[in-house]
Amino acid sequence: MKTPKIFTVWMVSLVLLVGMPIATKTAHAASLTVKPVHVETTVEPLVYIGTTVHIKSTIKNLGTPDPILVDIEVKDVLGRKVAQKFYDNEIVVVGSPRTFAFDWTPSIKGNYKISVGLIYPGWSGLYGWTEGAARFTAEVPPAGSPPGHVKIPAKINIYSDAGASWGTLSLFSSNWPSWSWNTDLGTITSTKTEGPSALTVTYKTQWAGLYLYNDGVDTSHYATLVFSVNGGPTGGQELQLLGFDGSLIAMPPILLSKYLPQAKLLPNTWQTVRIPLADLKLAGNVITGIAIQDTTGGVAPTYYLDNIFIE
Ligand SMILES: [Ca+2]
Repeated sequence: MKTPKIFTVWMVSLVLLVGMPIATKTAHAASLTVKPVHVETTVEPLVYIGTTVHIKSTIKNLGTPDPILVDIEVKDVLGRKVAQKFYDNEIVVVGSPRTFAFDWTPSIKGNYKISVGLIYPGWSGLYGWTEGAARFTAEVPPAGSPPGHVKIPAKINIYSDAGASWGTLSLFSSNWPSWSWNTDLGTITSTKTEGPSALTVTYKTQWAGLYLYNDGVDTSHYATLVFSVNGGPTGGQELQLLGFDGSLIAMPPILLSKYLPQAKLLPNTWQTVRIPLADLKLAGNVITGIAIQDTTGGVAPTYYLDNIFIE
């Protein structure tokens, strides 16, 4: 087995990511005679990414006109909360249902569900929770959509410090934090291909991994993963690379050597690698991360990376 650890890490990550609904609040000082009821939640069933959905939750009350909190949450296919809006200290009068609106713009394609909580004021207790009150799908717009309908950047930076001042400790854009394991990351300024520095990668144990995570980028408008790699003082590392899809599933690993002109990393030499997203099984998919590991079962010497992006 070439990648036993990565699946373990993925499982742990998934467990940590699955959010828990607000269902364990303790009650105090709230009226138990207000009886709010979720009537319905509506939303456009299908939208393009970059287009606002209009969520409307209608709530009625069968009890006293005391304040409540209405919580509207959007969750992705993994059950992760990706957006939320709430109204606190709202009064719904018997016989006069009210509609609470939440306009939200998905940037990632996928299936979403909306959950509605009827909560005591100040999050102090739970009247009722409707999981999956409504659902919608966000799609990539078809070719030929009007300009401006959806703004698609020309490329997505994963690791770039071209805009950073010298000495910054901000290794990654906040969208791609390191979830690496058993790996030391650092910077080197004496050699780089863009900006003030490059990334140094040192595996501390066999099957260690560099892992750059993202909440999910729709790759439909992109074709290639590009980065610069340098074998560092030693060179000769044998590395594999893999991506994670929209469900955080690890795609089959591919050998980096296939994309290197001399099939290996050279000492103190930068090479630019261009890997089709199709090779990573991520074409037209959602990417939630990339990982690079040693393939030899040993501990590879330190190597360098720079200017990682998708175009
Ligand atoms: Ca750089």
